[in-house]
This record gives sequence, structure tokens and C-alpha cells, in this order.
Amino acid sequence: FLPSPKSLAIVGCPFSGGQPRPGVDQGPIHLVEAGLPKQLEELGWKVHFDGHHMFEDVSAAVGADEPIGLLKNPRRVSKVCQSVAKVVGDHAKNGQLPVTLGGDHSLAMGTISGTLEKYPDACVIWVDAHADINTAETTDTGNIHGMPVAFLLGLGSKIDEFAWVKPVLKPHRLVYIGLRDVDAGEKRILRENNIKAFSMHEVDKYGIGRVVEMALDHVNPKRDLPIHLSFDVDALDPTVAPSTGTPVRGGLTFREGHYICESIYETGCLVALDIMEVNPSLRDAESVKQTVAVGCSLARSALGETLL
Ligand code: HAR
Ligand code: MN
Ligand code: MN
Ligand code: MN
Repeated sequence: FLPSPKSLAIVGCPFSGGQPRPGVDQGPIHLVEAGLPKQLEELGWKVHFDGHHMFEDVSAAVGADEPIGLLKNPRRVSKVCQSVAKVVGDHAKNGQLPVTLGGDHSLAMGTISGTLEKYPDACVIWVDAHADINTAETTDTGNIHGMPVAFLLGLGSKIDEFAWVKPVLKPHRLVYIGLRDVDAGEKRILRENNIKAFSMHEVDKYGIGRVVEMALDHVNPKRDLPIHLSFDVDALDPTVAPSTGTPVRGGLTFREGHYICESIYETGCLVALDIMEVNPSLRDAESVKQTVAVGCSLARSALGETLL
């Protein structure tokens, strides 16, 4: 799907408005400072990085942002995601693979909208401890990072402020890996919409090799559709990626996480990548360094780094 020589664009998104914990906005800055652009160049990519998108104009334009129902920071999240959709979509249309660095996972409302604009038949592989598929009706927290998938599928009541988000994603083009903290309302949505999900139970039962194969067989049986990989680092076990806002024990090992990325690279179908929810302010310096390093190495694996 990509022209040769392979080129990618790093989209730094220092944004935390989809959840309550400060610091996740510093994730992209740490990932870049850790040397991610150069690491990707060393894998043979032409790397374009035009700085971090600061979204200050967006926040200023929005002003006070009263909740809509339970939803917190709704206008700011919506506007930021809309501008991310444009940036990601434009890079994709230029033949550059967008690598979006979060920031919280509400941003995926933007990244996936952007990807699907260029590649309408793309499938989404969502790697996460959480399903992020709450609607305005089912959310308990009102944190929009727990909701982007519902918006992309067009589920739940329509909210004027999010009218730009089109229901571009079809349930059969979505698959989850790594789930283990799914709300009751989300379980019902997954069931009712026949959405395929491989929780940690299936990872334990079948092993990561079979799980990735089954996940790809579901969304991309002929391995001929573009793939958007949205990777929330909290999919990894907290011992592997401790510095994230909502860690959940019993997660993917270091190798399982990287195996997913390596396998998706091997398909040759990857067209967009998100690395989300690295929060460098939550833990001690060593844990932060470890989490940032893992974020970088997941990105390298998805973009062609091999063990041999
Ligand atoms: N399901 C919970 C909610 O809606 C927790 C969600 C999110 N945490 C994340 N997303 N890090 O993956 O608030
Ligand atoms: Mn650019
Ligand atoms: Mn998430
Ligand atoms: Mn998560």
C-alpha cells in the first residue's frame, strides 16, 4: 500500500483531555526524546517529524468546556481528534505511514478516522487491556478515552459536538487483543455487535502465535486489506509497562506485545500505527524509562525490526 522508498510521518499528540490524569500529554515528547525518529530511520524509513501538535489554538477556541451528560472535556476532545484526523489523513494520502504518539487513547477517534478516509476498507487491530467502546449511555466515568471505538462504529446516542465523526468502522473490520478490564455495558456491546475479541484468557489458552493468526483471519482473511494498529501500552503487563494511567495486572508479556507488532509488520499491510497512553509522570524514573523504551521498541517491531 505504501510507495517505495518507505516513508513515515511521526504525529506527536501531547493531549490528555480524554482522561483525568495529567502527564500522558508528555508521552510523545519522551518517546521522541528517547530517539524514536532516529531508530526508525535506522530501519530504513524516510522519517518526517514536524514537531508536536500542541492544540493550544483548539483549547483557546473551545474555552470553558462543560460536561455533556457525563462526558468530560467533550468539545476539546472532539476538536483535537478532528485536527488529528486531518493530519493523519493528509499524511496517509501523501503515501506516508502515520505513526501517532499519544497522548490518551481518545486520540484514536482521530487517527482511525484519518486512516479510513484514505483506506476505506482498512481493518483495525486494537491492542489494549480495555475495549474503549463505552457509549454516552454506558460510560461510568465520562472519560472519553474509554469511548473512541463506540464513536467510530456509530454506537450510542448522537452528540452534536461529535457530528464530524462518521461511523466509518464496521464491526467485522475490528479485532481486539489483550482485553481484561471490560465494563459490563461494553461486554454487551461486544456481544450484540458480534465484535471479535481475544482477551488474556485466549492468549493463555492458545498462545500469542495462534491468537494473532486467528485475529488476522477474522479481519483480514486474505491478508490483502490495509491494517491500522492501535496499541495502548496498558495492554502490556504493568511489570513491563508500569507508567500508564490505568494499569491492569495479568497483561501481555514483553515478547507477546512485540510478537503482535512483528507479525503485523510481516503481513506487509500496516498503513498506520498508534502508540498510546505512555504517561511519564506516574512512576519512579526507572519505571518511566522502561515504559518509554518499550513504547519505542513496540514501534520499531511494528515497522520492521527483527530479532535476527
Ligand atoms: N472502561 C473504563 C472507562 O470507560 C476504563 C477505560 C479506559 N482506560 C484506558 N483505555 N486506558 O484503554 O472509563
Ligand atoms: Mn507533516
Ligand atoms: Mn485504550
Ligand atoms: Mn487501556
